[in-house]
Amino acid sequence: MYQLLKKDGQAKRGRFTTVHGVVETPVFMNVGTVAAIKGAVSTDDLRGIKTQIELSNTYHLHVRPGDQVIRKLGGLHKFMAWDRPILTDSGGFQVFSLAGLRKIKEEGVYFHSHIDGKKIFMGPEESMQIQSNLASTIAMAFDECPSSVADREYMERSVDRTSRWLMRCKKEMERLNSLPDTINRQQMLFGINQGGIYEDIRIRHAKEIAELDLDGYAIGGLAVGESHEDMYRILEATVPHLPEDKPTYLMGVGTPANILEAVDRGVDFFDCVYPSRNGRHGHVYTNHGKLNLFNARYELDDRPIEEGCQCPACRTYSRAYIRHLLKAKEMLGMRLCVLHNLYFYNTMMEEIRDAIDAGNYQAYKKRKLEGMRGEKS
Ligand code: PRF
Ligand code: ZN
Repeated sequence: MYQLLKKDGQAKRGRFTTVHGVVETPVFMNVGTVAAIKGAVSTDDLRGIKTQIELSNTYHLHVRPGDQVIRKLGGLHKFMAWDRPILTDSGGFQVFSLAGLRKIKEEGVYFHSHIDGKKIFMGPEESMQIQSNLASTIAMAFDECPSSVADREYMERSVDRTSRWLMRCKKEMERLNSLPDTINRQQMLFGINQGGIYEDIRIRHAKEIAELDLDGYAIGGLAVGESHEDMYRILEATVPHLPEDKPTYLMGVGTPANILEAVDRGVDFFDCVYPSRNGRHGHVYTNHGKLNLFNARYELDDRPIEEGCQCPACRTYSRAYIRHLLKAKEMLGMRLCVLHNLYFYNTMMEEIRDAIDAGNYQAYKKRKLEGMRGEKS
């Protein structure tokens, strides 16, 4: 259940209540594709860095260890020892980005496993069944994420198929939630808007899926190669046609600047691999821009990554020490960078919520963006 607490311009401040607890929005979901945050980050760590909700992937967990295994072990929450909300992505996008050979048909997608090459079929029903076995808090609809250069004609046909798939997802989820031995019988379903960079297709599709009274609405098919200007233009055109009293989720986005701009256009939920991926490469976020800790300028730098940061890295360790760990290929080095980056994102979301609450989101956004463009310290 989503409660719209406040609006500041188009920016929404919400509270999303689930069977696994409350999510204050805008929120950044910390990505654990295979039920693990990459960088040796434990669920105990997540609790210490302000993580509200974790994201995992249907496709990856279906391939390994198998959703039946996770079901037998009591579902994903029990399996990974995380009792707060979990959102699972449907597999659609991962199939399109990972599986080499694939065939898209009305019934679903035929493809090969990226682990052992085994033939797999996934359609809306299969995706819902897998997500029901995982027993996540929120299941994503099975969609097609078309290429950013798809032409209008392809996009029209793809979006129509994604709509038909969404209705099949809804029906299958209702059936699964009514079965007595389903682990989470209150699993929620978010629909996904597609349509590439064609505003009219986006709007038509948004209106169509808004009719279905789902638990939330995602905007997919962005951050797939189009310009930031196109992304912001599509958000401005589309978000007003999605229900305001439901959460809006911009999938796979993005940089801190992308998030600040998308919040300004009414987005509630985000997820992205940037903070963990950049952290694993020694790239860390600060309010004065991104630092590359491999750089020689940090060899004798005894300051924390960010002065005043309360994350597990900055409370204890210096840039010089973390740089040494990274260069020595010690796991602790990348772990500390990932923890700092996730803490940075989660803290920014907290600041965003406070700014909307206080009615000064514009001033906050301007200050934050200017700071991050500043000189590297
Ligand atoms: N669909 C799904 N997952 C996604 C996307 C999508 O379009 C994207 C696009 N940025 C990221 N993750 N199901
Ligand atoms: Zn820090």
